[in-house]
Amino acid sequence: MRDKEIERLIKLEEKRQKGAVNLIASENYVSKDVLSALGSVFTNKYAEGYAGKRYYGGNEVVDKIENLAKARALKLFKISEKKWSANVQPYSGSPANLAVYLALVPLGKKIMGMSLSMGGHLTHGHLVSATGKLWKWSHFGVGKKTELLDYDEISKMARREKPKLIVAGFTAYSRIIDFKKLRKIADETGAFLMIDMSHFAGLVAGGAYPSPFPYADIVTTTVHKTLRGPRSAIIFAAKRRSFIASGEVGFLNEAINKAVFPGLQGGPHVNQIAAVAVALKEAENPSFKKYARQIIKNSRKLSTELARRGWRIISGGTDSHLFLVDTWMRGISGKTAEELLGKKGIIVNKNTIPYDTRSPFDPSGIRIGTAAATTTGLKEKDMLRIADRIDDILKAL
Ligand code: DSN
Repeated sequence: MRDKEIERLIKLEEKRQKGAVNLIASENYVSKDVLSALGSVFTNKYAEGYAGKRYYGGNEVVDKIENLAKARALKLFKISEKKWSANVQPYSGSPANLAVYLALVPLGKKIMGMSLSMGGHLTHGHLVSATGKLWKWSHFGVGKKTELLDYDEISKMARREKPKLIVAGFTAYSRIIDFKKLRKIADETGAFLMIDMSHFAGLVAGGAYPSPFPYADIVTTTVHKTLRGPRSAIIFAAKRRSFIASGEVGFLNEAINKAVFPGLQGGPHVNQIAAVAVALKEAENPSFKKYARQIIKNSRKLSTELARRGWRIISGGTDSHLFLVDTWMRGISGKTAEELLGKKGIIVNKNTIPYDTRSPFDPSGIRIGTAAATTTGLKEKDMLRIADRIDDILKAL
């Protein structure tokens, strides 16, 4: 590289990533092939529009890349082109979610979702997000005692609030979501059901977590978490007609395509789409199934071992790649825990726990995830060692 300043910083970051145990639940390490596609000449190309209908010339190869990425996305999640379509253009998860709301819900109307402080996501209607400003939201959380989703409460809220759309998915909820129950609630109230599977998409692809596709109208996902691809997102939409945001009856997938481009975005990042296609093929490999199962084995082992050392795990355990630890039970805030562990090479993030009384900037817990560590080959015996280190570092305070 000619730019020595940037080259030095890239090397420094490589060193940091190799030298730490990465337990950030939303991160992963991509393959060399994904990196090559990201760094390819596709970054030079403008391709506003969709395959066969572009606003620039020279898109013959780009069309092939985008079609391939879409086909691989449908194949990986075992859904047919007859019933579903995939849009691979969203730059990342936030614009993907925003595009769905723009397509399906008139501005100012009601959407229901999980609150960020209980495990949802900023784009599930938090007030500081555009999603929270442009639509009215009713938020559900988890039961105070069980720390689990309470489907009776969600059903009551849906019947009372009559949302146009129900959004489920998480950044900090460790359990399996009952998609079937949510479908029933959506049907009872005439709402669309959108599952944001960004966190657990790789687990679904690997058969280690239930698939939302039999139940959802819309599924959104980022590609860079458990799915181990580049930073990007995909929107899957059922090919069915219904009342959409414009007030007309239209196909959901067509409304979403229009909302992504030209509604929200300009030219797609074609290098990113090429890298998505690579990652989707990698996830087809039988070794990815093994990887997905190992992520959960590691997550369960690490949470169990921390619990055995006296740490309270939110909801008592995990069915996924992540879990929350209540550090405030020992008077250690999430921020302090994150800093202490970080200094010793264990990277986690501070996180609110359900019914947290502390600020999100210095909450009561930390979030731990095992997708990235599992990519580096760590297994249950390593989780035991990591549990000991976490316990020693935090107890030494
Ligand atoms: N910020 C991501 C996470 O860490 O879960 C989600 O966008």
